[in-house]
This record gives sequence, C-alpha cells and structure tokens, in this order.
Amino acid sequence: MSENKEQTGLTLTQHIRLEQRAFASATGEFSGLLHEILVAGKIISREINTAGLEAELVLGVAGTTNVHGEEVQKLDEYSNNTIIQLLQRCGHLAIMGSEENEEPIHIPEQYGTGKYVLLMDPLDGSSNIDVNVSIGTIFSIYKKVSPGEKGSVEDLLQPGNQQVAAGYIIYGSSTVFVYTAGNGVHGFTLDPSVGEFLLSHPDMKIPNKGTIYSVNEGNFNLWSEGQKKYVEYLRESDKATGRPYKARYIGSFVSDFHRTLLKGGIFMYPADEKAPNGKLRLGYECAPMAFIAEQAGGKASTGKESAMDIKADKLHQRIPLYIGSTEDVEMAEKFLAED
Ligand code: P6P
Repeated sequence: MSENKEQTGLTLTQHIRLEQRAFASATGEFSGLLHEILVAGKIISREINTAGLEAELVLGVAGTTNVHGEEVQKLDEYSNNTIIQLLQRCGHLAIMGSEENEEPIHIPEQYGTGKYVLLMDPLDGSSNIDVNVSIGTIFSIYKKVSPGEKGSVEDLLQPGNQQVAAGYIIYGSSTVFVYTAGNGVHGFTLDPSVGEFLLSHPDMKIPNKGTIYSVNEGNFNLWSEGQKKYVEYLRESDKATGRPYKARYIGSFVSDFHRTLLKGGIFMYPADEKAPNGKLRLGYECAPMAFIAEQAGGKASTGKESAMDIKADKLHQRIPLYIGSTEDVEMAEKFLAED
C-alpha cells in the first residue's frame, strides 16, 4: 500500500485490512489475527495504566519464577494470559510460543487451528514495572510449515527472514503499536477516548547513521576486546563522525529499540563472559525487532551475521544483538571482526 501523509489518523484496523489486500491472499485470516493482537494491546494498556492505583493487585511479583529463573511480575502473567486467551480463540493460529511458557502453547480443539504461528514476549522489560519505566509487548508471526492441522515446535524455530509480520506495543506516556507486514513500518498511537489506535508514524525510517549508543556498560569488563574497543571508539571526540556519541540505556528493550528506531544509532546486547550468547531471545525479541529494523532501512546483526538468517535450535535460544542504523551496526561488526 503506498503511504501518503493524508492517511495520518487512519485506524490500525483499516491499515491492516489495506496491508492484507496489498500483499497477502485476502483471506481475512491475517487481518483477524492482527486485530486480536491490537485488542490484547488495548486491554494490557488499560491494566498497566491503572497499575499505580491498584498497586496491591497488579504491581509487585507474582511469587513465581519463569523458565529463565526471573521473578514473574503480576502484570507479566496478566499480559501472557490475556494474549493466550484472545489468540487461541481467534482460529487463525496453529501453535504459539511465549517467553513466559517453557513449552509451546497448543490450541484447544474447540477453537480450531489456522495457518499462522505466533511468538511473543507478552511484557518485555517487566522488571521496570514498579518504577514506571515504559515496557512493551513484542510479537512475531510466521506461516505454519509443519504438516497436518496442529502446529509443532518446528513452526516456532523458523529463521527471522520467514516472518510475515512483526511488531511491538510500547506502554509509555502513550501506548504506541508499531508493526510491519513486509511493506514498511507503521506506528499507531492509542486514543483512549475512542479506544482506537490511529496512524501517527506513517512509513517509519531509521536514519542511516546516528549519534546514540545504547548498551549496559556495567558489563564492560566481561566484554570481548573488539566490543570494548568499539565502545571506546564511540566515546572518542571527532566532530566529523559525530563522536562522542550520547549514551542512553533504559534497560527495557522495547523502549531502547523504539528510541533507536525514531532517532537512529545502535542498541547492543553483546555476548559476554557471563552470557556467551547474550541475553535477548531470538524468537520473540531479536527476530521481530530485526524485521522491523530492516523494513525501516536499518540493520540487525549478531555482530557476525544477520540476525534474520539465524535458525533457532530451541524455543528460548539467545543471540548477541546489534540493531539500529546500518552504518553503526556495520561499524560494530568491523570492530568485532578483530576478536
Ligand atoms: P540488563 C528486560 O529484563 C530485558 O529482558 C530487556 O528488556 C532489556 O533490554 C534487558 O533485559 C536489560 O538487561 O542485563 O541490562 O539489565
């Protein structure tokens, strides 16, 4: 669908329908699937935005830990359950994978299955909930590739370059839904007074080069020599290349990525001595954001190869991640090639 500025204010539902017509066999399944995700986003947004008022109900930890040994926050569970319940019933999915569930999530018989599969991080950055830092939902959609009606884990281990759509919902000063269906990246801001996501960021593009770097420098001593040299390079003064870069790190991937998408620069979660594959998960964090970054004219890499070409061996596989402006990611790869 060709973008024009007059479409600002277009609803997300209308945009999805136009996208589907422009690229997919117009079966309505794709629109129906994305519609359920936007409904989940509205419900989670409402819950998060009242969290402060009902602190004893929704803030704080749920007293359990997830597959990664991380404390599960009550809003984590709420978000995960909301998306699972809505998406299982939509009839367009054959199987789901979630950060909060060790095993794949199958679709109960009574709902029927469809030709898509979904991977999600229901509430990324949830350790920031109690300090009112923006957090987000990340999703990735593939076509089912396994034989038969029911999906299998194989459907959830496809390389990112097979995605048909990906997006995130950032719950911050406003709730913004950003997605791509392979035809550019588009952002929609929730107008709570009418309960609609309205087009606010048509055809988003990452600047080819930025002046911001985003990484947890607390891990500096655990990094490879190439990683250390790259960050030291960014800190040097050189007007011609816009250095020293500004350091910005929120510690909430969706927020750090959203800023990188809008302003350019680079976000990194490198491998280190503690985490030889980095921290972020390929299926529901790195691959969807890589799809968005590439569709916005940017790049996503493990530091050695495109993050979009990696085929996962297991559902919760981690990879090192360098994502953002193409020139910045390529500069990082040059330094890492020295390792
Ligand atoms: P660190 C949040 O817990 C998260 O999964 C991402 O949202 C974020 O980018 C990363 O971890 C932060 O990790 O080690 O810097 O605290």
